Amino acid sequence: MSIFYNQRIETLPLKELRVLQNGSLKSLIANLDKNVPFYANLFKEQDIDPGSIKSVDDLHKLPFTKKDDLRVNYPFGLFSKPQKEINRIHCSSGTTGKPTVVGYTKADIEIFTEVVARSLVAAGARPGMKLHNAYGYGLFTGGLGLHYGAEKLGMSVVPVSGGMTDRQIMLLEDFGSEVISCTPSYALTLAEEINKRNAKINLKYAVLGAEPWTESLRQEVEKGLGVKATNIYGLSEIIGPGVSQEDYEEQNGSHIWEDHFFPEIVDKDSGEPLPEGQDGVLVFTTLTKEGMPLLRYRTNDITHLFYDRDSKRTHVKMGPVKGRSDDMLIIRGVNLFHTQVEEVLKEFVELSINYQLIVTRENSLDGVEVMVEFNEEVYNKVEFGNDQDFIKNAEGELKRKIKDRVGLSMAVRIVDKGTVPRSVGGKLSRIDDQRI
Ligand code: DLL
Repeated sequence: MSIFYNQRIETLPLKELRVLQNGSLKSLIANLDKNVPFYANLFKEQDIDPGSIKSVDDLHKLPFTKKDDLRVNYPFGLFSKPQKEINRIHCSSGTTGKPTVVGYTKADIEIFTEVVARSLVAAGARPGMKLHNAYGYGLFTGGLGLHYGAEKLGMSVVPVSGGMTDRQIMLLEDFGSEVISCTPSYALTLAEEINKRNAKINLKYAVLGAEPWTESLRQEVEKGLGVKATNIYGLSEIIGPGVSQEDYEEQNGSHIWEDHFFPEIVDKDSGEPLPEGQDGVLVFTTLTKEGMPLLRYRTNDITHLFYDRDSKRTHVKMGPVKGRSDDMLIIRGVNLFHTQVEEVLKEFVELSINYQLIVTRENSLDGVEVMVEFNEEVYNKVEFGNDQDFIKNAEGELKRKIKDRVGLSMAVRIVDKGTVPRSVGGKLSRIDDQRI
């Protein structure tokens, strides 16, 4: 088995990749103009001649599509194909109101399957290995997305879905799966429980995504599960998981499968394109999608793009997602993503990566408290509650480091083991915003 799933495309010289992208873009624009009234009207209103868009370098002339446009056109208003050609429907995990609906044609499902298969190979998976797929099955794209990609690759899929941790561990022990896919926070829950029980598992690779995570969490999961952990990124609006994936030997950013998803980074306020390496909002144009193609879709995810000339693959890489611009906290005028605190935790061997930020408002002043736990060894050595000095010292140290790194004073509370909420299968919210 090669180290690629689709070697020709994954290593295509950039010049050739651009030619491919430009061809796809022209068909996309013509399709949107002809088949999606929302876009046809937009072009008319903004006096855009669809024929004038000839290459990805012209994209910046076009307006963005926003999540709100999907809500306004709920449920099927942005589909570019008649219902009978829509093969599958998924929804994004909206927290309030109506979900965001996406539709796939047969060809879209094939693309979805292919990019997940490419991603799995980059993550270290090979045909014949078993995939313990603990992403949720259902409207969420994680479960089915990984499932079909893994089947296509020739893996044996164990479709456990999320939750029921006891059963997950039993299956990991009994089946000896080599690869696991789940959210990073759930990987941590599993690692904790596996170590508690001293369960013998056979995992080698973990494909983690669907929520922001950092190097600190990577270290914990790699140690706890005995795996190489890589990042898989995606969103339902664009296709689902497999928009980008990290290579297990490189572990320094995720290749965006650029033949299908054209990325840009723009300034979060002005919308102006930003140069390579600079953090901003990630924007995608779906070059090849049929069911619900999107033009310059603002993901709200904050990251940067870079070309890694030392990589085995040519496609652009994205850094880790720091957070979503709509989830960014502004505390006393300072912008804060929870991942910034997570990064600091790495420097404290005695602390675990189980933490939550509690945001409060008193007398119109916002405050953040970091609730965090020690790691297992410390709880085994120190009787919690009896060693106040030790706890106070550790809290003080963390408080200082956070102030130093993040530029904000936060209260720090180290709590007894098991106090901080854990992922029970899916995405975990690290922020408890008590102001709302
Ligand atoms: O979370 C798709 C997915 C499933 C990705 C399984 C990876 C693995 P949605 O529910 O539509 O789709 O949520 C998309 O989740 O805009 C990001 O904010 C966040 N997200 C997804 N992957 C990552 C990641 C799936 N690797 C939203 N790192 C996106 C950080 C991620 N955030």
